[in-house]
Amino acid sequence: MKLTKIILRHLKMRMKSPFTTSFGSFQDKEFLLLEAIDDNGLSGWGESVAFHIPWYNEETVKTNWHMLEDFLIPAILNKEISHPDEVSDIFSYIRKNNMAKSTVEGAVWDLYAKEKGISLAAALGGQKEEIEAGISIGIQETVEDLLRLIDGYANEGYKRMKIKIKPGWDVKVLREIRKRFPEVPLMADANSAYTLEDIDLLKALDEFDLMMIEQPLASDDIVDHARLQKEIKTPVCLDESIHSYEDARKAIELGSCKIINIKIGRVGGLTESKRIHNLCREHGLPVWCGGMLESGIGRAHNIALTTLDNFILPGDTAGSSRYWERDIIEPEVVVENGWIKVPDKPGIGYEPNYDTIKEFTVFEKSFT
Ligand code: OSB
Ligand code: MG
Repeated sequence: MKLTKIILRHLKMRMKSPFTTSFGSFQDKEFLLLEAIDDNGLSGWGESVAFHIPWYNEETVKTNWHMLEDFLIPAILNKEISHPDEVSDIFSYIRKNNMAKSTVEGAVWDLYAKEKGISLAAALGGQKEEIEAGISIGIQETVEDLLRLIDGYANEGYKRMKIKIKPGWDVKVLREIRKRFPEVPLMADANSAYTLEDIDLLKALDEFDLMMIEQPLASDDIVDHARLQKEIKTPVCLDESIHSYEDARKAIELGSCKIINIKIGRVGGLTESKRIHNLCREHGLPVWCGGMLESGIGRAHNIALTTLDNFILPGDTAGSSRYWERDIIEPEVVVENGWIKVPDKPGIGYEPNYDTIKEFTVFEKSFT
């Protein structure tokens, strides 16, 4: 295949409610969508998960635009590609910028599956026909608000609740949740809000029977996490710290975590995601698919990835309506009794809606 034209769009979509983590809060989601058109006239789609502010990692919507416009798109346009695995080799001379790279790579994977007439899930080697949906709930104004949300999502069937924690919104909140919902599958994500100085508090979380604690310590750390994991019973799950297969290998060797959250954008694409998935399977670590408040395009990629067999734990991939009044794909992603049906149509298996995309596009540029 050859990409003969690429359309890059900058979208702005308002979420139903603000999302608040230990690093900040926002409601207007800005992101890039990439449409790659091949020499047969088929379109493949990728979504950049970089935010407009570099608070999750160093990438932003604008740095992704720069990388794509000035380096990644010129490197890939009109190149003969026989398999999507080649995309990371083509980009390997460029350091990091994984979310920008993943935007192109995702579109190439979608196109590859469409050219073969199979679903993206099948192209990746996934077997599941449906996947379990979990949900990530941001920090709320009051504990009562949080309990109400958990109750609602539990009634919708979500398979596990993840709450965001930070100093001052941790032990007392988890205690209230456990009082009201003693059995609900529960985990906590700190987005790096703690240090080893907080060891006593982190030990105290053991009493809440959490499935895991996600990224409690610094976003670039695997050494302190290994020390922490030795001191606490709750499994440590790494998110921000893992950017590659090599990071995962080192974290496993050090004992920094017992679980890994795989985000396609953070690790530079689906090929690298699959390599990390396979490595974790060899070492007996379960993985799950993280989320970055994606639109339907990124969500579709997450669903396809989650069909791989070592995605044992429910991920953060929820239904479109949890985030958006109107998503940009048809049909939208629907959660029924806590399950999402994996589409079997070619590629990502959802149709991008050009009218809706146009409505949310603030800027676009074509490359040939
Ligand atoms: O750490 O997993 C995270 C959202 C924004 C930034 C970081 C994270 C998250 C989530 C939301 O937890 C997951 C989702 O619903 O997409
Ligand atoms: Mg996280």
